[in-house]
Parts: sequence; structure tokens; C-alpha cells
Amino acid sequence: MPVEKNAGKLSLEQIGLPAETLMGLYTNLLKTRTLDERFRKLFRQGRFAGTYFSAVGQEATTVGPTYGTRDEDIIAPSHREIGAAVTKGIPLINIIAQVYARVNSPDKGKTHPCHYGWRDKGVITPSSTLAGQTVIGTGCAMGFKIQQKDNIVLAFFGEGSTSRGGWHEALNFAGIHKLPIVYICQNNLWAESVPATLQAGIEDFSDRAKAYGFPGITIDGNDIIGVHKTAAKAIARARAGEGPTLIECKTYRWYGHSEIDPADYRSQEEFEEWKEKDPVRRAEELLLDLGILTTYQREALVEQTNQEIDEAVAVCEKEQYAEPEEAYIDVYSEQFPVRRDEY
Ligand SMILES: Cc1ncc(C[n+]2csc(CCOP(=O)(O)OP(=O)(O)O)c2C)c(N)n1
Repeated sequence: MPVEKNAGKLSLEQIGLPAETLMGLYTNLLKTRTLDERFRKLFRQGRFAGTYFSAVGQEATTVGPTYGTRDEDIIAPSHREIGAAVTKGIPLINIIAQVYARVNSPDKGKTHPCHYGWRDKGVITPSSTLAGQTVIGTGCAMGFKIQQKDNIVLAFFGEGSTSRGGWHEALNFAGIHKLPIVYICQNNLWAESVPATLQAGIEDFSDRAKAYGFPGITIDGNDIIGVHKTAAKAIARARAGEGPTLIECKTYRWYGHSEIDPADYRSQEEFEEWKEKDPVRRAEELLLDLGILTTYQREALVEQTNQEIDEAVAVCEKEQYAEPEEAYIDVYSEQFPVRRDEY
């Protein structure tokens, strides 16, 4: 009897997502991974200054929630959200220009590498203050509520950021006002060298939502299907005016906090264990198995991304740095405060 392809595995029907969505999720995962690994190499070659915050290993936590959001929806990222930047559609050249701090970066080179923003697609340029964007994102969600728009906000942060006072104030406020926001906690077990066990006396950071009167869910952050479906449900709830959700994604960053951190506070066993749970490979195996993806298509995708990266790097490396005066431009709004009758 011929062995059925996909025998014993999930069918598309069981997964509950169309093939097009699965392919879209995978394409963004692969693009993110390819770009992230290239940035690491470029940093080691001394091609840009500062440091680099890799998100390799935790791509599903950013691609999954962002995929399928509207241009008008807002992303409030922190420093490990390359996947959200790629998936929301910040042009690759602008992502690269940001890391290179050149004048063609959306922030004109004002911020640290990996602080991706893009006004056209509603991605807030993060400042480096942890949980800062959680507060700003919550304000944006309040804005949508006042404007009676059914747009939503996705706020991203690590488990370490949940120790900040502003983080708690933001979630408390969102719970009171039932704001259209989904909080995504990427629990990668470490905040620099501080383990999650020294960050909080609870095992699941999603438990924190209870104190603020909205649902908190803990999920496998390396399962792109689970992350996407859970986030999509929370987004639908937020759009319907039913309020926020906190989703804790258990995941792992493969490399140091940044490229200047050897991560020697972690064990090799821990690293190996999580490497086995590679979210990109998991997605790839599933798609190959379902017959949605071929290895040829995979290679073509990598090649195309690498070509795009090569071209963008060449442009960015020729670009200028901004003039020092740029530091004072676009920092304060000249139109503040906005009056209610101007909405
Ligand atoms: C208020 C504040 N304190 C400290 C830092 C320095 N810092 C940058 S990232 C980081 C660790 C953050 O950990 P977590 O929130 O878990 O995110 P992860 O880096 O693990 O993605 C620290 C301490 C900062 N940027 N802002």
C-alpha cells in the first residue's frame, strides 16, 4: 500500500488556515531570518557601528501577530522586532539604512541599530527606554477609541520589560478603558544576563493580565501557526471593542543580548535544546510536508532576499550620515496639543 504523503500529520483543514496564509507567514519568517543572519555577519565585518540585537530563534513571535494587520494598525516595537518590521512592510532598504544609521533611515540615523520605524505603515520608531513603546502604544489605542476607529495596536516587549512601572500603568489603563491593543510578551528566558526567574515570582508572565482585568494567554512562541491564530483572535476581540489581551510567547534568542555579548551566562545544553525548536525550520517542514512549499521555492526565496539585501547594502554603504543639526529635527511636535475638534 503506498504511503500517504503527510500521513499522521496535520491537514490544511485541521490547521485551519488557507495555504496562502501559511505561505505568507513562512515567506516573512524566512526573509526575517535571512536578513537577521546577514546583519550579524555585516556587524562582525565592521560594516556598521554600535551593536546589533539579533532576534534569530524568536521570529514567529513577531511575524505571527503582524501578518494580516492593516496599514492603519500600529506596531509599538522594542529592539527585537525585525520580524514585525519585515512583515508590516517597511522596505528592506529602510530597515538596512536604520541599522547603518544613514540619512536614508526613517529616523535619519538618530537611534540605535534595530530601532525600526516607518510612519507610512504605522510602525513607531522605538526609543531605547524599555517598555516606552508599551506606554506610547497604549496611548495610540486610546486615540483609536476616541476616534471610533476599529484599528488596533500591537505592542511588543520582552519579559524583562514587564518589570518596569510604566508597563504596569499602561496595562492598567488599557484594562480600565478596554482599549484595542494586544500586548505581545516575548519571553526568551533572559533579559541581558538576568534570568526570567529573577525577573518575577510567577512562571507565566501572562498571569500579570489578571491584575488588569483582561485575558492573558501563554503559548509556544516557536509555533508560527499557534502564534498567528492566537494573535488573530485577540486582534479580532480588540477590533470588536472587547478590550486588550496579553499573549506571552515562550521562546529563545539564539545569540547574545547583542553581538557584543558572548552569552556565557547560559548553558550550551539550554541553547541546543531551543535550537531544536527552530521556528523557521518547523514551519518549513510543515509546509514541505503539506506540499505547499518545494525546496526549489525555498532556495529561490533565499536567493531573492539575498539579492535584495546585497543591493540595499550597496546603496546604504554609499549614503551619508545626517548633519549634527538633524538631532533636533522631528523630536518635538509643533502641533501639540491636538484639539478634539481637529480629529
Ligand atoms: C529603562 C531601561 N533599562 C535598561 C535598559 C538596558 N536594556 C536594554 S535591553 C535590556 C534587556 C531587556 O530584556 P527584555 O525586556 O526581556 O527583552 P529582550 O532583550 O530579552 O528581548 C536592557 C536591560 C534600557 N534600554 N532601558
